[in-house]
Amino acid sequence: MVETVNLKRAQELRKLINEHNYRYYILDAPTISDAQYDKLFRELQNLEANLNEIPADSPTQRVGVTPLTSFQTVKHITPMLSLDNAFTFEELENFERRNIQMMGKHFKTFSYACEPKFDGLAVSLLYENGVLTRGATRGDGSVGEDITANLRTVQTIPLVLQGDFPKLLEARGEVYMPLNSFEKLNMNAIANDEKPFANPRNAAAGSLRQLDPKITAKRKLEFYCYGSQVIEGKALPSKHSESLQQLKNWGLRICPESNVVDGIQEVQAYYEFLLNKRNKLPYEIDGMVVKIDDVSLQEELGYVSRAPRWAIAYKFPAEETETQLIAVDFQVGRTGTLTPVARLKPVNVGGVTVSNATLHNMDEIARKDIHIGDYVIVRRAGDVIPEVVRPLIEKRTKNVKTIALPTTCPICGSEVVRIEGEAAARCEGGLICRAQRIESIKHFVSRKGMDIEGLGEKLVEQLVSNSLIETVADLYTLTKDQLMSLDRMGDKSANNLLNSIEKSKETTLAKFIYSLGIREVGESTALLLANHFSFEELKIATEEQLLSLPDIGPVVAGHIVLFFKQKNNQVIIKKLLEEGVQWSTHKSTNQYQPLAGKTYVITGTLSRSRDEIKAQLQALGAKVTDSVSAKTDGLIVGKDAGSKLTKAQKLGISILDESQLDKLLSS
Ligand code: 5U1
Repeated sequence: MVETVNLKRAQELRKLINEHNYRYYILDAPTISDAQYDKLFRELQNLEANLNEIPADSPTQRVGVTPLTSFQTVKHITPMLSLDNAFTFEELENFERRNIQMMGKHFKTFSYACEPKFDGLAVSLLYENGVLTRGATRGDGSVGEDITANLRTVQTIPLVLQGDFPKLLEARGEVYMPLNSFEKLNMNAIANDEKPFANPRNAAAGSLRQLDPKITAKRKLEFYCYGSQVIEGKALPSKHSESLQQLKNWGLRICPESNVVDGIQEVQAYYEFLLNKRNKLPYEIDGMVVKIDDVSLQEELGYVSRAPRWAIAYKFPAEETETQLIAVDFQVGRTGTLTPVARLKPVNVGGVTVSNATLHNMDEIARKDIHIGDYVIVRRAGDVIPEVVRPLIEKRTKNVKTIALPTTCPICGSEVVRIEGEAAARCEGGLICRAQRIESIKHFVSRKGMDIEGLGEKLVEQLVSNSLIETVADLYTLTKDQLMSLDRMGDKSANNLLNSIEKSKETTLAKFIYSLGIREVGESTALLLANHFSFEELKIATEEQLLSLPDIGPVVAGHIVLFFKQKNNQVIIKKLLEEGVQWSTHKSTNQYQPLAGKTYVITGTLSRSRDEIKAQLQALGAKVTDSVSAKTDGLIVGKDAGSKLTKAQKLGISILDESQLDKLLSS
């Protein structure tokens, strides 16, 4: 009897709490105080403590208790699309002109739904009979990763829908980290001597990729829904803007900044309004999304590959602010490259505090004429590392100092050399250099490499500083006692780490080649090599043999041959194999070629070499050519792009900046 009463009250409380969640998170109009809400929540928790069964969609069940070991892949019911970009008003006009032309001569203009473009992560939510049953990342647009447990922890994602919802709904939107949560997270990271996240987008991505949902729950992520497909049930309204209202009625959170305007001039006015508001919003946006509001017109216009013709991302210019350059340090990378890093007087650039920025290399410093003590313009765009754009010459005093390249490595004291024709300066210390050793170990254990879970950057640094490891091979002889001698390393963490190290021994040849850290051999080149050679063949491959592969040029071939010739590398490889690192010996062929049939052109200066980007695109099946033509599917643009960009714009070809390229490659 008591049990039935408790069961009934629990059901009543769940309904009540869901309603208050809806009022608070979706309508932004709570009707009870926080204290009253907490009281209801505690009452439900107490009741559930004595019930035999608690439904998974109870508001108390957001945070799962068991961490996952990996994410499963899931197929989206409808593909997750991507967007083409417009960077100027002219490009926006081209978008409208093309669409008007497609509609026929007599067509006048469109109504556009305009929304902020959130700088977060696109996710897909599946609601079956109104219950959230699956949440996934975008992945390649067809197949994503199942991150349901993590998405359930996001308070602004409803676990259950309300009202007259359809039987099967696939909702799409963005998970982002609000700026105040980002600041707090980074302040905490710094206080704990951990590396802060570069921007809220990376922080959101890192939080959603946690295997333990308890960690995600602490990160205070939020969600906005921007579209959906009814798979089964009554169709959505005939206007996108009306669909958003419908989704809101079902309990999904819609951005209040969304607006419908007529014609491209009004879009521009709204763009300027949003640009003005950008720094007052509690989250980051990097532009706006412009969508033709009428769904039947959307259907008529259709898609070009994965991007709808009826929508475009109209990007904001990068954020820039003035500050002072206090000092320049040189960071030593995995292959010995010295990168000058500007230490700046901390400055807020569009909501994020920036105190370090890249100066790229000595040629860039000379070209931009930057001195220590200069007042400089710092730029932050999307998820790229902040950079120093230019000095303010008019503010320069006579006290400024020239930036000099050190003649010896700041870490190991070895000679620093600059090779003719290369912008980079390099420490000659090789594995003698602690920085190179640490970076090469970080690379070895990374997700794309041997994927040793739980072995983060700090821990690698600790292992090297405490002389527990010298090279990557030493990881496989670490003992529990050695690990327990480290600060903050308990029995359980030591066991977990040893298990992850053991697990990593079973790998693929491509991952193993990548993890060795051969210069300019990234993920896709490693895959290419693994597809063409056995490891024994690769070790003795000549430059000629390597050059016979379609995407390997003389520079990369030279790096590979040199790597396997070096005695210390041979010793490390031998030890790794003796310790049991292995992979299945049949050659795999990369059948996953989502870009097969696509042609790309690369132009301008990007943060990595064109050869590397080319190899990455080719590994996914794409063709890379030198000139833009009507057959080009996309132009990858870096800094200072010239005539190729103009031509691509004229031809209405998709333009991808580096972050979009990375998204394309990672999908
Ligand atoms: N706000 C918003 N972001 N966003 C991203 N709307 C929106 N729509 C998208 C994407 C990729 O795609 C639809 C146009 C299909």
